[in-house]
Amino acid sequence: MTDMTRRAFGALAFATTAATLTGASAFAAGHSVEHTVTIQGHSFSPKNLTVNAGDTVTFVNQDGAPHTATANSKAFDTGRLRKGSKATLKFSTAGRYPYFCEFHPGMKGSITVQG
Ligand SMILES: [Cu+2]
Repeated sequence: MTDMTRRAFGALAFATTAATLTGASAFAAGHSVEHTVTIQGHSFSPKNLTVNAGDTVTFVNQDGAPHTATANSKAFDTGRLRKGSKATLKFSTAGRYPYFCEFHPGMKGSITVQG
């Protein structure tokens, strides 16, 4: 789920109570949590993040320099993120996913997915 859809949904929820209830129950049924990793000062924060399978992680680049979050295994890749850009990835398979920035290989982090 992107921030854009969240904002759109929020606007709808204010419009009618029915939309709020429907959305809330649908969200709760999935038990999925949205996490955020901020990229700032050429580092990922939090550097190491543990999530549950089915959760999403949004990588947000706050730096002037472009960055990526690219799994060592290539299991995921945000692609090039410009300043202010973000990418949301869903993690469905348990495991540990070390990742790095393609432009700055010294930038490293990891996502651990619990099944
Ligand atoms: Cu980088």
